[in-house]
Amino acid sequence: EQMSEAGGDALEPATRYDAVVVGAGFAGMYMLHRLRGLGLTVRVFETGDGVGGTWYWNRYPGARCDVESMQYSYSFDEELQQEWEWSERYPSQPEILLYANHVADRFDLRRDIRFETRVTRAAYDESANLWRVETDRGDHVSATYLITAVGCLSAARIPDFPGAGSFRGPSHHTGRWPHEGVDFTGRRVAVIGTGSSGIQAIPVIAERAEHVTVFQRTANYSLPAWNRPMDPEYAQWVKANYAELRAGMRTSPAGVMGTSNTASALEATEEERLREFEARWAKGGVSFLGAYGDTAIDPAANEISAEFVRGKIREIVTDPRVAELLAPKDHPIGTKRICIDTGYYATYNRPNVTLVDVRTAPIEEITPTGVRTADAEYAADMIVYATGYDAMTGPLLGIDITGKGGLSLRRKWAAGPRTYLGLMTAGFPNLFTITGPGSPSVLSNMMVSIEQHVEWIADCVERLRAGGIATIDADPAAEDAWVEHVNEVAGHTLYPRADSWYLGANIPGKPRVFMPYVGGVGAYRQKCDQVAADGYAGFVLS
Ligand code: N01
Repeated sequence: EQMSEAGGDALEPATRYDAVVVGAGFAGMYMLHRLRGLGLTVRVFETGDGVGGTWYWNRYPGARCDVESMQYSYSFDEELQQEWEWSERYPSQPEILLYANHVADRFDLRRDIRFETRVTRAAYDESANLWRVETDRGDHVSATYLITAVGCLSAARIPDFPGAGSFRGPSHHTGRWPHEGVDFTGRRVAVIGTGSSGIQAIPVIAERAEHVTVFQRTANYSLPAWNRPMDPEYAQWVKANYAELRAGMRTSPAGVMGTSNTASALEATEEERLREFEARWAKGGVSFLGAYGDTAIDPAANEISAEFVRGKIREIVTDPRVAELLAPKDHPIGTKRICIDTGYYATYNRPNVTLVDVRTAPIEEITPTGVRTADAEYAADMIVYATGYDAMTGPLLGIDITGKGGLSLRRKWAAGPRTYLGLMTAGFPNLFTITGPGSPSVLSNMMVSIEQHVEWIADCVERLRAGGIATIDADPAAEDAWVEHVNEVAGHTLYPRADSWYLGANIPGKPRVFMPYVGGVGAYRQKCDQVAADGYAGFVLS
């Protein structure tokens, strides 16, 4: 097998691998490393011309992870976690991309990654027990194992507004940001969307642009990040205690450090609540949601947290009309992915920022010179689409995957994704889906969930090979039970009350199914480990 370099035009040197991995973000990189360690031949295909996945694509201004640096990193290599130094409390996109590249160098990963190559088809060949994989470069390779590491939020989506093609200026989706950057100086910028991406980008764009018009359909709850330079003493303390801290993260609900209160908000006095909320607000980040144990399940308890945040918005935003528009009232806090910001609400106090409510007056078309809603036309030289993703299933169904008997994944998942543990889907032997629908994934620190899946899959592959077992597939009955369990657990929470991408509600026509597993990464890991210890209960080995 030869080295494959980014941009090389040659066809695949080899055609047969033990495993094909789709994607070279944090999941694909670690999967490659683990499988190599087992002595497998592996080919990774990656659409981008570099590693890093979401952090390769999301180069919009203000892009930053809202899991803290010391926690958003690999734990599998002691030297790596001791040597790498993060410069801020929350890592910026450029720094995370640097880290991804460092890991690729450190473990010499690039030689097995074929860049600028998108997997278009994968078909299970039953007679040969091989996955036949095709790419947009005309490669045809086969592999015993096909492992998707495609990410949950990688299928960027721009709504099909009429006239979008007629716009005279540049337009950019946050998740497909130009590598050379974008100059906003002197520009009137229209930003559509106020999810995590919009909320991070808007304050930074507003500092540079002549004018920013923000088109908001749903007001979002956002908590302050209070980002700051890394405290070296803190970093040292974490490093000295990594073993214990990482172990705690792995068994926690969301894969992060920190203390979640189990007490009920309804049983606390108003004074106690205020103290708790203020302390968590001052701490910054997602810990606010952990103030009380019933926030995610009890509407009255949730409303108390939500109202506290609305109060903060009213305090920060000087124009009461704008503050009311920004204060979310149509969904419980935490049921859409919580946002973490730096100066977001205060940005609306700037004279060069206008908030447009497109809930009451929707966007009707993009014109050559701006955005027209039912009410008015807003002039713009540039459009930023912060309009999100076809989440979780989008990246998988973007590949034409067929399993046993020619069953297509698109057909199988037409009414929503069906998996066993989010790891496999029945009828697609030897196909593993890292952080697939039905696993905690997006409801957790992705690094923790990625490592857990990669390690579970690597162990499974090792045991199959050692035992001379040719295939593993999900048992349809176990899959049905898991899908039911995932739904049931979600049904006990307030999550289904929001029109979120967790439910596919942002994509017209997408089935409304709660896709991630809300049972917590600790409980989930235990379940996966138990299944493996029981000889892969719920899987069919043959
Ligand atoms: O996307 P989103 P995102 N007309 O889907 C609006 C992760 N992430 O890229 O809410 C008008 O959240 C849409 O409105 P509505 C994180 O998990 C993490 O911001 O559907 N508006 C919404 O306001 C996050 O949740 C980080 O009514 C339209 C926005 O566009 C996920 O990625 C940073 C519209 C889309 O928000 C996705 O976040 C960034 C239309 N037709 C992202 N269609 C960090 O770690 C859509 N919208 C920090």
